[in-house]
Amino acid sequence: MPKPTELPAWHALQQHAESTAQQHLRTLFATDPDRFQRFSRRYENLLVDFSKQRITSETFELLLELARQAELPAAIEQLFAGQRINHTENRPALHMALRNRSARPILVDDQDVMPEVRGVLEQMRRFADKVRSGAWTGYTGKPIRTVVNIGIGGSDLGPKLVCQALRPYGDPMLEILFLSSIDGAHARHILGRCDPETTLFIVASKTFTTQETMTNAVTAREWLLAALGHEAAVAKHFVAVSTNLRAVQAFGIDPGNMFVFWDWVGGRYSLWSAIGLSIMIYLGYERFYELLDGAHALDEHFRHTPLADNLPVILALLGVWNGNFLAAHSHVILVYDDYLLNLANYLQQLDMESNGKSVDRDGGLVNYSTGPIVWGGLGNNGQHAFYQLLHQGTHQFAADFLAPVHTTDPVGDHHSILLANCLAQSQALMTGRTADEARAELSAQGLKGEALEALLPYKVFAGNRCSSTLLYESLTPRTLGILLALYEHKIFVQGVIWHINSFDQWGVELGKQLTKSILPQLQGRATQVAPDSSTRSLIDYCQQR
Ligand code: G6Q
Repeated sequence: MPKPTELPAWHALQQHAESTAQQHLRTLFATDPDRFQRFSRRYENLLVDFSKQRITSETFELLLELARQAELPAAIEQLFAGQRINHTENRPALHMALRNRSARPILVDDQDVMPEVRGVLEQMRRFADKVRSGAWTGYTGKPIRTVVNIGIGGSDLGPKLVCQALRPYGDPMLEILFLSSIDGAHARHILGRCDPETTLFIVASKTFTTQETMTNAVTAREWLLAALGHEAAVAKHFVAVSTNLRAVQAFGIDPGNMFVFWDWVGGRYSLWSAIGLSIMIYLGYERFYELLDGAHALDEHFRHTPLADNLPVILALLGVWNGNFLAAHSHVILVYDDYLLNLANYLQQLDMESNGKSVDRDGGLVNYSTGPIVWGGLGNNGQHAFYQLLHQGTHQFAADFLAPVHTTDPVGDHHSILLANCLAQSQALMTGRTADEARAELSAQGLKGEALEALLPYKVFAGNRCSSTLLYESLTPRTLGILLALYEHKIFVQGVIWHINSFDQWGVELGKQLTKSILPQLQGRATQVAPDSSTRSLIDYCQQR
């Protein structure tokens, strides 16, 4: 595969970006009454409006051509066919198998993985049912009231996002908590909210070797044993989700209380697997299946829809256009939906760990930008905090606005005010405010002369800031499944265009290794010292105090 910068479409896009650099979105809207129809798509209950992106029909065609020249359709087939596209770890990336709701077999090394996938789903269903019905009791015979998922990164962010997002569907008798950070404050805070007799811990770790998770799990076990006094209590209060049976047994968890998944499931793509056990316990299996159904439907859309109407492809190509041709290296996720409080965090990992790469699939350094910096949060709160930079700062960025048309919590006019804010912000970013408009507004307020002219530059908004708006009817399990799969596949498409491996994460290793060498130094039991004066002095400073 040629490097993207060597593709004719890449050069054409560069020239096109130069020749259209002066175009303003206002003009594009003014000169094309059909712009919204041209640049929006619907999928089930989802409307994706990308007409506020800085594109023309020519841009769109060139981007589609780039995807064809990058052999995207073949790459999609390789993904779904279970080829070992994660070449640095010699694995397929087959999270789609976890939500394959069709009868289609999915092969890894000529073996259909679907019977095992369905088997674990069934094991999860039986267990979740028992916990939810009260048939599964703690060591002293009381039903479970609190479930603590102990995991970090991919074994934390997905379940946390989904449990929060689908809270209206959750069992009100159950509280689901997430213990991730190694900071003792987190363990103390979470355990402080739990009653040992009615708490179930899910130790969720693909490797079952992650320092933070194992340390938290040991702390939780000690806490439990101190309260319940007998080793046999562990079997009633701890279950494990992992690929590592031996380590689970060594920890003391009954293999019968272990839920497996497979090395072809990447951590950040794992919420659909047994890593989603906390989700299933909270929502019930029916809702969990609806989540899978939504993601599966989007998988089918991605696999079978022509590029020009293929939502993950469209979002991915817009990201490439923004990042590689318009110098917008930051992608902000603005949710007008409190239930999606954790979406930006979740997508930050999904995107930045997948595409934050600078070595291509051939082992060479890239000479173009890859994954953007992803950040964001609750849009309405952000308006009163960081939006200033979005409207008048010096950085280029692209924004995704997300909002539900209907609310599950009707309170007075709140929802229409919320929606009005969402739509106003993307409009303001797009149109901006010219000097003439600002002058007219200031003079209407009674300002004139020097005072008006002095204030004028501060009142101007350049506009032309690009965004997409994703409106969904309401945040159901199915819709959430669709949305999450949409972003997953978008990230995959971008990895194909950038010719990188989106499924490894070697960049997280070095810090882990250095932690192992610094810890004994901090604890005063090391013979070696850090080679650099900064780290050495910081260790000394901590030790002295
Ligand atoms: C995800 C990453 C990473 C991983 C955590 C937890 O893709 O690999 O976030 O999920 O480091 O790993 P374990 O599940 O093995 O504890």
